[in-house]
Amino acid sequence: MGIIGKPLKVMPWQDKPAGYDGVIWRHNNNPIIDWNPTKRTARVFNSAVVPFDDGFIGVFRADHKDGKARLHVGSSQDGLTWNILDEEIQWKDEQGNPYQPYYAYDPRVVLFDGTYYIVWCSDFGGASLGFGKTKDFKEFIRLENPFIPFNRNGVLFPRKIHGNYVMLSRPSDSGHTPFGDVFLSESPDLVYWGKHRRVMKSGGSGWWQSTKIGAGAVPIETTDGWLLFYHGVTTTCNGLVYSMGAAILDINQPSKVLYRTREYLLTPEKPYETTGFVPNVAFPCATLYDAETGRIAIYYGAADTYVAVAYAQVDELLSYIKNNSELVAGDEEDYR
Ligand code: BMA
Repeated sequence: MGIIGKPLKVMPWQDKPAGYDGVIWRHNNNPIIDWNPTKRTARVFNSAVVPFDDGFIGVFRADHKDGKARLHVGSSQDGLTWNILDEEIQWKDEQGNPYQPYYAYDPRVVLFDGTYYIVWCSDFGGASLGFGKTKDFKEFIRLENPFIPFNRNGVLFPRKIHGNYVMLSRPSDSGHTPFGDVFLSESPDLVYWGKHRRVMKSGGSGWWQSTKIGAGAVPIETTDGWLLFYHGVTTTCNGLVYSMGAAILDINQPSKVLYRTREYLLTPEKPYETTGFVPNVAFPCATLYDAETGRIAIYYGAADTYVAVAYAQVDELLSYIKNNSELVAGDEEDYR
């Protein structure tokens, strides 16, 4: 069992602590990005990183000191110490005119044929998906919004499937949506989207993912299917709680869930997850992984305040998901 992909010799990694029995373990020096990381930014969290040159680069959700969310570039040599630029990303449309989103949050980044595509949550008469690309993380071209409002958690697959681009998303309302399932859409050209399918439903016998779910990181291609980290949300007297789970989707037909974790893999427990601007949030948005060793580093936002990292070993994780899976009623329906 393993990752289908490239080796990544240098990446953040720590061995599982002795005596720890989970399949995902936290970096021992979390959070890796603290309050007020730049002059203008109060909190950087829910962010996406990728390998770049001989280090790493990322698109970071940065809530400024005026309270509004924007996207910033950050770079790192080791994937743990990040230099976040103080200036937000400046977007241009395809004609070269300024095309700045009013707000922008929860980016995901994927490399596709030498171009990095960025999907985020943008204002489009309410929360919806924004979409853009860059080759060098200096010039950013904003493309047409892929979907009509309201939507969040757009995650593009890292390759075409049956000749089409494939995107996961979570149709929503424009507020703190009290519902939500993961859907999949296809496109021949990244402009026109269709063949919409429901992939995964919220719910199940447990409660951690009972209110809503949303795709987290770009799926990792493995010998067992697409490995997808996602967030599951439950509603408590004290508000929403965001935990992390994982699913394995069919490699040729990713609208079909093969397995998904019955229990969460990680839930807010540590002070940086339970305390902050929004308590009790663990929100995965990216991974780095090495196909040779099977090591995975998961980047997640903690308490809408920090960036944190957790680790997993792919073979152990895949067998855990397969052996501790519960499909939710409706997952397996061909729901068009
Ligand atoms: C969601 C998004 C995330 C955030 C979460 C918890 O609706 O806005 O950015 O982490 O709520 O506040």
